[in-house]
Amino acid sequence: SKDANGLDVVILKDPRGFSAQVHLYGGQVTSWKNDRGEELLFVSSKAVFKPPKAIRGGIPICFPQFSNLGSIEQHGFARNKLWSIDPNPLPLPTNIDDKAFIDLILKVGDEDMAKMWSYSFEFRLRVTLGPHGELGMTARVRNIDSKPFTFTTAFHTYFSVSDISEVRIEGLETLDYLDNLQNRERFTEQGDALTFETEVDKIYLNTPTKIAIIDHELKRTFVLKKDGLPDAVVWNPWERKAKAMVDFGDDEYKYMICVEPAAIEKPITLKPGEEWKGRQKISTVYSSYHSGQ
Ligand code: TA6
Repeated sequence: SKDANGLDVVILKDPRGFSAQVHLYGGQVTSWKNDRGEELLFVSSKAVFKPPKAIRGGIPICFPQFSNLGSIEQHGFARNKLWSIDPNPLPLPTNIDDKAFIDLILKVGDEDMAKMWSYSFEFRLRVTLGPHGELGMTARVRNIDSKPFTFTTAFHTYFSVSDISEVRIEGLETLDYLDNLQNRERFTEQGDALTFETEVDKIYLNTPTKIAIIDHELKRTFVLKKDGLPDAVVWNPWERKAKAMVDFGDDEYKYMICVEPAAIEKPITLKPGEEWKGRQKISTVYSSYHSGQ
């Protein structure tokens, strides 16, 4: 169907009320709701749903370059291109019990993409709703060129939170990270769960497959499981940067946290014919009791 701006969106619906929405523009998940119809992803009230601006929120696909670590535009071009529904999706493994899914594909196409990055590739993205409403994303990048290419990538996931002061992240403590606010120098994280009092923009390295994002106020934990994406970026722009972004409300930094499974420190090189796969699966746990303070 079409959104209010006339952009094509695919809606995934589960009869119990879970749902997700994917914009063909950018191949970007822009909504994921639980069975109470609560929106779990953050999308800015000032998001611009109009090419070539990337939609501010949901889950932008950073490809073939994360951030400005290369010669292409910030976070690469995949999030600014029109994807299509994959006419030849890979067969679903029989054991899968996903309730709904969509397969999108981005292929090298227009000349400006080729100008920026002159390699032939296929990026297949499968978005799924699991049996308990979990959101699954599987990225497959195939080199269909005659020469090798190298890329970095991330699922730039914006989680919706009640208030950033209520948020803790478990799973990244004691790890090394590159601090984007200190010339990407390498530091080691302290030993407790992460809490947030100021701008943060850190690329955690060699992170575990499971990261927990806890919202104490809502007694809701996002459990993020990933595979093939060794790094994880944590970003909150805080007040000053929030004010500097036209497509982000001045106080909206209070209501989001980005946790982004990524392959950054060790860029991925594919030889002709080779394929890379990276996955994230996010579920929610609501509990009357939350461990810790
Ligand atoms: O997620 C980390 C980051 O690289 C930040 O440095 C900030 O630039 C953010 O991405 C948003 O980038 P964007 O190009 O979407 O405004």
